[in-house]
Amino acid sequence: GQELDAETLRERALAALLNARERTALLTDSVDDHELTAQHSPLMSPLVWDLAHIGNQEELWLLRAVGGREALRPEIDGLYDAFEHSRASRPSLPLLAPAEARTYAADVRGRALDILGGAPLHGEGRPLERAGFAFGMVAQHEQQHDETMLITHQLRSGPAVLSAPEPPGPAGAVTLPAEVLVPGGPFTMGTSTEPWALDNERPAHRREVAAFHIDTAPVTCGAYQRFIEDGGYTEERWWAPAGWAMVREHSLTAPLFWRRDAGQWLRRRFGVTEPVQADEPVLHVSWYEADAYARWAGRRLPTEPEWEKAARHDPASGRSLRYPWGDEDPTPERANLGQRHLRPAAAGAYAAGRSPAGAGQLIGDVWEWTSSDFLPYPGFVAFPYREYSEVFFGPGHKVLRGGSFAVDAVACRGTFRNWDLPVRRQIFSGFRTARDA
Ligand code: AVJ
Ligand code: FE
Repeated sequence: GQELDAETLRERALAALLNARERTALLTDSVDDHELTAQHSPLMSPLVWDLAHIGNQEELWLLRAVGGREALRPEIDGLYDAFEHSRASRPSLPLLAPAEARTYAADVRGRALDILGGAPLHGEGRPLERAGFAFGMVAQHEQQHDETMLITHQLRSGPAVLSAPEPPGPAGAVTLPAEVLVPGGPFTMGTSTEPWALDNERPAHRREVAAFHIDTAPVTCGAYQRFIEDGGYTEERWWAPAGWAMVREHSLTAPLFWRRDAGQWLRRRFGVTEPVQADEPVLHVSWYEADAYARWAGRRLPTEPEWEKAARHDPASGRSLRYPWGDEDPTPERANLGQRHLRPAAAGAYAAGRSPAGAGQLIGDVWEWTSSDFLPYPGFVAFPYREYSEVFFGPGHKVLRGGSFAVDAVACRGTFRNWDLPVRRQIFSGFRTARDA
């Protein structure tokens, strides 16, 4: 990666922090105080918890760790430590009220910007400050919670409070091949040069990947409806045992938020009910549903290395790119990111975002389940805290890749790794399938 000078890094860090706060304000100013403190689902925190947690993490990393400042409100740290209280229990905590939470987050931000103004940000600084890492990490953290808060918005009942323009459709009548071939051979997975990459994306290392085919686009609602109509949710043979147990226990028949009405599939999306659109990537499916669909289709989920090779490997240079389209940052022409649209674009959109292998929509639109457990790369070092990644490594969590329409570009790149439990479906999750060549 090229070395950026301190002033460029300072500008980027400032822009990333301001973008995140603008999004946070939209998500927390669009509902009243009652809705900010309510629990919309036991799976989620009240929005006012996310707001003060965003401020508290910024205080911990930027004010205390980088700036060496005293705690502003040491008594609240425990309330906003995600490991001390479950999401379900958070509404009963003595949380900061909405006005207090806003004031606290704004106060922290004012001080953080003072510290940013004087931080060295050069290559020789402490690891936390090198290339503005702590500022980038805090901006990513806020954007991750902005995605979490959008999930809470999706789970709330009542009329719509958010709106956004429709995403672009596929240009022209281009018919994509259903899948592309990725030839076998080694590629570079992960990164040692991306300045704001998080600990679990590091270090760069070689991986051998056998030849495979992968879908050119995420699996659509239309394709998923064929699985449903073919008895997908009633035939045990398609399901992993724990997935079948989940289907039986919760009487699952379709993705979350879908409902059948007079022979038509409808979905509820941010307070509006609309028909399910056949060409849109399927959303709100668990890993178990993705796995079952793939088996029904005679295919399988891609492994995490396969996904990353399909997204980043450039056979012309033998190098791994930062993004499928190259090394340049995401633009609205390349990927559906940042809550610019409140839904994924139709399969086949974003021709300018395709990878060298010819696969599209790998970045943005929907998070894509992979078959892989969330595990450390060889040479992994927890940084700057074990609770970001390390405590989640193991067979309990499955990796998702590529980001959704709900995550900002600062927290999404070819190497970015997300993870969740295989039963989760309130997240903005979809998938694509693969097969051995
Ligand atoms: C990486 C999305 C799984 O939301 O649990 C936010 C991100 N970590 N605060 C999560 C995160 C700490 C994390 N995920
Ligand atoms: Fe957090």
